[in-house]
Amino acid sequence: MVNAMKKVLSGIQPSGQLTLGNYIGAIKNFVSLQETHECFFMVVDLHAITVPQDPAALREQSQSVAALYLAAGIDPKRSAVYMQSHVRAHAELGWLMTTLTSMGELERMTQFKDKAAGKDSVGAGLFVYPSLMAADILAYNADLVPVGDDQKQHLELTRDLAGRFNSRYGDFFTVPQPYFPEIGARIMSLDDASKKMSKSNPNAGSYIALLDPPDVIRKKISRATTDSGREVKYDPAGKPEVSNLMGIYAQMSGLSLQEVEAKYEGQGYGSFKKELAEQVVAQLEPMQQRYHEIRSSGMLEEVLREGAAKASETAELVVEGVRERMGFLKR
Ligand code: ATP
Ligand code: LTN
Repeated sequence: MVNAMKKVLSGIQPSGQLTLGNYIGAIKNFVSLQETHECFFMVVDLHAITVPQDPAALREQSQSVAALYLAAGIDPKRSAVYMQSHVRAHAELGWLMTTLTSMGELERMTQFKDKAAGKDSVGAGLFVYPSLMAADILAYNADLVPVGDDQKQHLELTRDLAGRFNSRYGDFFTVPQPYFPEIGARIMSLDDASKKMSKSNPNAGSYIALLDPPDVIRKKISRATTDSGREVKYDPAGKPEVSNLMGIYAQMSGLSLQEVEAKYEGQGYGSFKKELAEQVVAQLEPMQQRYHEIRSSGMLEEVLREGAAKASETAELVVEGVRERMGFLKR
């Protein structure tokens, strides 16, 4: 066999400042998986416009996410890094997948329910978002999809759609597996441990942005909500705030949760939070430096062009196969 490497695909929306949740839940695994897999990492701009985006802000955020991928360690020589909208197969297969998806399936999606809640008018794109995400993954016959915990339901739908297509039109799609981090698959808000840390939270104190300056990071962590106790102990049900911070600590330092617990035994939250902030700064500061170098080097355009060309090669072939099986005439 010419190419036996398993395929990995994932994407992040250019809908705001990337957070530590995006890093721990997704990007960190992108970087490690590229050692052993053929990888496709997109900036999902077509998904971002399912809620209104200002065109200038969308352009800036798109470049920012792509530059952060590289700054975090994604190597564009190994992995395709590209804009979703630059590979036309996504929009085409997205439509085909929409016709295989039932209204009931889309109505059950919790991300849709959360994002539509309280809005007078919601775009139809937000509703069919999961069908486009399924197309993203299936267009490469990806084996593994590194994502945070909040994407579980979308991945289940993708697996169902792959199975449905295969049983209707003959075995064709790979049924993909989600790939979650062991610790930190759902990093919670710093001000409310019942909500996930999110780049679209209007309270900037609730998240750590990957581009927050060190002093802002220190301040946000020192203000993070904790319980009134003083024991640094991993107990997600009983001590959700401290457990969330411990997960971040473990992911930033490489220590296990037990090692973090042992290190801060009998010390209270003060020194734990201070050293947590230093761990986060130590990881993010070099990444921020690389980010600024990448943005000013002008290298992004070429990386994105090459990434899209490489991705199109794979995705076009798959879409061609889908068209044929569904009964479209050859073009
Ligand atoms: P928004 O809240 O604006 O919808 P988001 O911050 O959830 O966006 P996405 O672009 O939807 O960001 O997610 C990109 C990736 O980051 C996904 O794999 C998602 O699961 C992961 N992710 C996002 N937030 C977290 C979090 N708090 N903890 C772990 N993973 C996360
Ligand atoms: N829905 C995802 C973003 C996304 C994605 C994908 C993730 C769009 N297409 C394909 C993995 C694979 C989110 O994080 N909100």
